[in-house]
Amino acid sequence: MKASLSIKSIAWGTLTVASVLAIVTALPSFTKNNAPATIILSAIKVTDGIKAPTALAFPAPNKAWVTEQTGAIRLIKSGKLTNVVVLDVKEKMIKVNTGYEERGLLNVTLHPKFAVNGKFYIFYSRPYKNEPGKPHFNHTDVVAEYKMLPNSDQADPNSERIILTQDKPDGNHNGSGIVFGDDGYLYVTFGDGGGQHDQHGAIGNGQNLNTWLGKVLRINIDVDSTYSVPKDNPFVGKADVKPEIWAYGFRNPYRITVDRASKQLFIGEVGQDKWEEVDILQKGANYGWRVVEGNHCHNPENGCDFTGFTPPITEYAHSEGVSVIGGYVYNGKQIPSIKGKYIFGDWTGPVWYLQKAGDKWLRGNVTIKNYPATAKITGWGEDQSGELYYLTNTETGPGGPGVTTGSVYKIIKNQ
Ligand SMILES: [Ca+2]
Repeated sequence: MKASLSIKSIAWGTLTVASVLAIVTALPSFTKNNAPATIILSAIKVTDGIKAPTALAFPAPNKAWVTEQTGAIRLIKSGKLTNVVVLDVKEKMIKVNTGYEERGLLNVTLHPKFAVNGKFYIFYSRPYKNEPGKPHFNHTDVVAEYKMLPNSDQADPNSERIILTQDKPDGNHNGSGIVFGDDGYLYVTFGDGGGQHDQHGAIGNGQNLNTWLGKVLRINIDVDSTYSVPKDNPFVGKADVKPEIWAYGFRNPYRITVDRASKQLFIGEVGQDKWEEVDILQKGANYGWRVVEGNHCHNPENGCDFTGFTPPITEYAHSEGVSVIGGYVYNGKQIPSIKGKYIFGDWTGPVWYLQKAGDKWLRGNVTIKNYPATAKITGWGEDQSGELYYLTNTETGPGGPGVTTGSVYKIIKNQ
């Protein structure tokens, strides 16, 4: 999966990481004068045999779940892929394309009290039934709760509780970030509706506070049905504004994660044709899309007004990648050199870190030895002790029946 990607005109097959880097070194970089040193790390393959991996969760110290875009959650136990299917929602989903595809089973996250209540949450795409005379939608995105069967590695397939749904005009830009903040609330990200350039309505969905599209929502799911809106959400009580909204002005905020130390939420926000960005989530903030892309005017192309927009903590141009895949601030023990740094990557393979320096975040390169040069990064994971993992797919989509081109890697010290 390409995570956003949408409608980018570059022919990826012809562009290797080496050639991207060659282009980059020939261009001035906005961090050139104070770019921190490259960090060299290694990776070990935990498993291959995964079909278009999209997300990881760690339900126990020796267990990992990996979501396949085609609908299954697979169990990895003591570092080995098992035959156990924790849950399969394929029958509820749209039929995913074998090639390029942004829909499907896109994320999983555990309830903060998962060890006690066995509850977890998934984000998937289901069919939308179009009817004559009504607005046409491509599909409906679903955030749903499931519960584990007692003393089992499998979920109860009949335990689904739908938390919320969002009809999608286009197949791309689904967001799909789901994470619990330190406040116990669930944060959900939705893309701008899809297509390109957020051509939805007079001001685009990103700037329209009367839709969830192009937003980060904050909701309380610890209620008997669906969810409730926390009273301290920034737009509660305002007219013509969805009260679930916590922040707005996003194009495709594909991944959102929490720094276990600072409790801040980091977002990888996928750009249009020019700029990828990482944001730190702030209450009520406007991140600027579609008026701006990164720190640059988008619509209008020139002379836009930046007033009121919260800038990204970093941006990079499409000479370096095409779709940011948001990662994690490292809070593990095994790699002291990246402690407190935000580790993230691009779908095309490069990995970077962000390091706080005063009120700025500086971006440095991460070289991962034994990284498979042909692999696309599709997601990141953080285990219970804070160690980091990344997901790869050597193809641009799920592939046909029986095809598994996805893997899980663990990041370790340089060896
Ligand atoms: Ca922005």
